[in-house]
Amino acid sequence: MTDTIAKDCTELLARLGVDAALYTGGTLHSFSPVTGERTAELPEQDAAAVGATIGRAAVAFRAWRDVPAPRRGELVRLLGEELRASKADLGRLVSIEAGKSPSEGAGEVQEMIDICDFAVGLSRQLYGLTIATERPGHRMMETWHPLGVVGVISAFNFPVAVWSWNTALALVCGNPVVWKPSEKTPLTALASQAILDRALARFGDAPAHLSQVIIGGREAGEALVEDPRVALVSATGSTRMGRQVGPKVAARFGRSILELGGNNAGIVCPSADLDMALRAIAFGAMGTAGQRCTTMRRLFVHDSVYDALVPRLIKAYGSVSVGNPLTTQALVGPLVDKAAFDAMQSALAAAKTAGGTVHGGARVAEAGPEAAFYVKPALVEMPSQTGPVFEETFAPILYVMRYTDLAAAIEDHNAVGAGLSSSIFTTDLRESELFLSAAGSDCGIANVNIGTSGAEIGGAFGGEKETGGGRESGSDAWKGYMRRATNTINYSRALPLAQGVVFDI
Ligand code: UN1
Repeated sequence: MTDTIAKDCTELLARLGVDAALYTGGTLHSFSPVTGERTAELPEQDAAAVGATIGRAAVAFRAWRDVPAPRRGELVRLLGEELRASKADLGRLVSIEAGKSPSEGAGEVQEMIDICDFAVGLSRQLYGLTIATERPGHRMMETWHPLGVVGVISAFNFPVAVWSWNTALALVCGNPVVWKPSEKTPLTALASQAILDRALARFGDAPAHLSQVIIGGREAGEALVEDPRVALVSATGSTRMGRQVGPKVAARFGRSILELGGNNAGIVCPSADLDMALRAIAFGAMGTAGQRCTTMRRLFVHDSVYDALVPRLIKAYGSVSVGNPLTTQALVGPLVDKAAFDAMQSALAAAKTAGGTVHGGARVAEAGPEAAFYVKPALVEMPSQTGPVFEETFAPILYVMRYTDLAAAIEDHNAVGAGLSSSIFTTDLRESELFLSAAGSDCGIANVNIGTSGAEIGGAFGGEKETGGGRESGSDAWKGYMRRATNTINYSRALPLAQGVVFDI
């Protein structure tokens, strides 16, 4: 087993076009959660090197901002083509580094392709408004201009899709990107950069250093966050990380897009299609081993359907396949590391202390070697929303609670710090509309009869409160990557002042 993954990795990286010098003989050691074995030793960049990287990006910005947006879109079109060509290899590398099932590894690359397609169309639709003015012979409009260097900080669980959401938009919007991937998933970052490099070579005349990767730890991340030449920091990770990054960027009046924790819930109403709810909850709560920011972590089930649904769910938890994503078709892969396993076990212990009944949650030792952490997903029946239910534990734990009154359930639903994603399962129009209304879910994503995870790229992605308030991906999220100018043009021979002010000299 031991040599297999490292060898597999080296072959994939070679095929994907990554220079071996970038992942050999360095100080950052990367591991695969699939077996726990070391996959590479990457040379790291210190703060000074990060500064130089940002300097090169700032030079690239001056050239790229002048390239017409539809031509910038052509680069992203080529990126989409290269991603299609590399889908199988990059998807497998995602499985190696993040432990995702083959289908979810491939799905992550598909999400990259989708955002490229979206961004290509967008490159001809960076629309500004024309606005009625109060002055005769005047015209008012707004224009959208490139913003500057975009810094991307991404997490291990979507190691490449999150970069692509940011990069596809940043590039069409006229901005270069400097990317600091998670220390847990540096190889998929190098591979994505190599794929973009091929698109750049085909594109021909793009400025050098439009997209660069920083390999390093905390010091490198801080250098990126604190550098005033970085106009926008788009950071995905824990709320703890966001609490540090947000104020630092704000202190220098930079812009940030924060995609932080989620504590996402579903509500199952009396009229719900329970077969459908069961499948949606199973994917939302157990998929990606509970390591999505959109993972369903809490479930409120109406008293009248609790006994029809929850025992079936518990059965599904007991029978779900857990195993090596490279050698089996298991639906649930490993946790990312021992720290994730320990956090899961202590949350389960706290849930028991708070009166919870735990189903599942034990280690599946036979699924991998000692250094890999496979677990049975856990469903915990809780007497009420208390203790660890308020926290996001990045592992497959679903806390299930009974409710009788929908308005009270929505109150509980909204009573946590995070505000990313949410679902209601109902066939009653009044219930679904209440959930989607101003008095309903307080999350950035609110769904009906689908789970909390697996959002498409066409919508704006992000959430409120401790989730950070940022929006990425579709809809008009592109506006976060550009600066707006309001322009008033006087084509008359007079100079009327706004608000009727007179100033005759
Ligand atoms: C994340 O977990 O950081 O909606 C992103 C989803 C995916 C993206 C998740 N499209 O689950």
